[in-house]
Amino acid sequence: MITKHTYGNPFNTEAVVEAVPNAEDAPAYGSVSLEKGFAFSYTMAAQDIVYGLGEAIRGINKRGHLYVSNCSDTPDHLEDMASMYGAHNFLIIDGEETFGLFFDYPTAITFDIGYTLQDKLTVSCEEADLDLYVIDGENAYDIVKQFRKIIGRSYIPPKFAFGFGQSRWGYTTADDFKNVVKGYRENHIPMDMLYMDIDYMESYKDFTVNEKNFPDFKAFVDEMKAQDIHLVPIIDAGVKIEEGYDVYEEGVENNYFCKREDGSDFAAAVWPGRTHFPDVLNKEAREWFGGKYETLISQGIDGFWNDMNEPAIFYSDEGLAKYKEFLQTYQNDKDDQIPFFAVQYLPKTLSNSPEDYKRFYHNVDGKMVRHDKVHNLFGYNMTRAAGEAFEKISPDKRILMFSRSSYIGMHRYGGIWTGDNKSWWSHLLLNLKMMPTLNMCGFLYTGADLGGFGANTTRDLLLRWLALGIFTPLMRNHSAIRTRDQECYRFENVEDFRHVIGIRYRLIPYLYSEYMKAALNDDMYFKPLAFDYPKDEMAREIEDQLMLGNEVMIAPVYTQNASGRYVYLPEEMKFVKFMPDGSIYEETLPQGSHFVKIALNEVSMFIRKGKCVPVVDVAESVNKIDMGTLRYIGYENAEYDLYEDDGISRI
Ligand code: MIG
Repeated sequence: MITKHTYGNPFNTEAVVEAVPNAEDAPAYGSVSLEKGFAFSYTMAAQDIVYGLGEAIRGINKRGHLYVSNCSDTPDHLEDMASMYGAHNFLIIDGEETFGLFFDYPTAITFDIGYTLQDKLTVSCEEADLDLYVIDGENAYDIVKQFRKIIGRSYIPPKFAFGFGQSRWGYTTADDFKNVVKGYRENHIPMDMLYMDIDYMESYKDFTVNEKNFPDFKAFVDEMKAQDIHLVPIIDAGVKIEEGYDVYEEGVENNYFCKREDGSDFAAAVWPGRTHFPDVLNKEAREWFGGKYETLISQGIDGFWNDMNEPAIFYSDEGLAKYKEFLQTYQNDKDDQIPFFAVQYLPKTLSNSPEDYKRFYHNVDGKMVRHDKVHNLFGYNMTRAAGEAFEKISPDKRILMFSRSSYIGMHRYGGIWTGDNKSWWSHLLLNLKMMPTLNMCGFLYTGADLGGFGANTTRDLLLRWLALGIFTPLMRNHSAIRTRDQECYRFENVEDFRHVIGIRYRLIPYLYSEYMKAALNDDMYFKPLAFDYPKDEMAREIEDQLMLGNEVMIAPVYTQNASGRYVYLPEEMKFVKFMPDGSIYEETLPQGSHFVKIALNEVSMFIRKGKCVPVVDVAESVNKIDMGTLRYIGYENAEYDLYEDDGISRI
């Protein structure tokens, strides 16, 4: 049962797509105060678990810290960081009382989950204009399913998007890209996608391709397709200010860009230099911007990633002017008056400044809405612009789409990747923990930068991370410019990478089938153990193992120099290891704790009691998977309902 409690005059985010009746009474749980903005408080019992918040740092159980939904370009995912790229305001309190909460509020909102006082949950925001949904259910899992129903069906990517993808910031010329494909194909490491980061563009202009580097882009796309490689270009939020650039000129002419209070187009510098932001909260502008993706689709492109859409800002005209003025004061300094800390600190305040978010406006149905009031909806609506346009541009075929910034509601139009992590073992574990919480909020097509984006990876970290990535719907190796080369063929004993990624392809019929079942039934692909074993006290606290679909449990190794790990089995299961010689090792383990050995070049998973999982032979691309080789592993006489379709038609 879901009830909706409306406070003040909420902005219609369109996160919820099903009608939910308005409640007459106050929420059945906790208390609401409207004394200073809005605050919801609840006293948690000692054993209560708090699930939710989607893309956020720390654990599956969110208790014990403070989180702020405030879409931010934050490349340092440290343990104390309050905000990430997405805003996913859905929580479940599971314990003495069990209920779900969705705070549909378009800008910064704070979740103090036992931070100020250990047993106190307080959710607060500046303005009392929001819809609060309260969900009653049998248990946490049931609450998720009810919530997922009202926010609409999750995005379904084409099947090729379940292949492995390589990415790196810095690939520039056609040869750079061809060499990566060569590296993979010559080493027989399977691959389906090659991501194009900002350097494919002409001066970082959206929807352009550098003609010097790609004299015949369409031919290049076709050449890649002939090798079963889908090129996936990045699109940034900011549109370069440049005379003669059609996207810029059309945007100015039709008032499709975000404006300052005085009606002039707001300018902010990002990669292309000074840019304007498309006003994706405006319906017409959204249609126009979405339509622009056709430029690339008409050249054979069938996938995109949307970046910098928090939106990230390096500096604004106003911010820069202030900074210059400050520097001027000390330009002619003779008596050592330079305030060192101010000089050091000030440049850092130039980027992603809250001041700048107050400097521009959206035109929402003729009403000017200041950006900071709806900040968390920008990435959502940029991706929605693309998603809605794809239905017209490509009515028959699905297009791959995922975004960096998001809000609940965006899950209907695309997936997300979890942003700029680092080549740290702790971020491998963070990747694991984020997956089920993202699923709770509707984001199913998701994954992290495998191997780590920032910092230098190591061979063992990459291998272990890939062994987790095999199970995440989005499986992409991505790294930052100027970090150590991270393509799989760059490391010694390349056969280990061939084997590990090969296992992904052996499992694709199963992973795709489970993904589709989750999407079509508003269900979860990854679950915390407690969702399947709610009565098991041990399972309730496990945060380094996940349930995948209805048959599998995963327990990846996430520490360096480990020959294996401890794992807890809530019931008897089959321990499965895909061995480097191509064989599959299966051992039945009883309920309880075990130390299992998993070498760097092995991939492991567990099959639940009485269940089986389909596997096929290795293929080098999704296209080449031979369903004739399909067989089942796990428990004998078990049955599996395999979902299959053509992998590309819209459903
Ligand atoms: O300011 O396009 O998260 O994946 O490689 C950095 C360059 C901009 C941030 C993205 C990252 C991408 C990078 N981008």
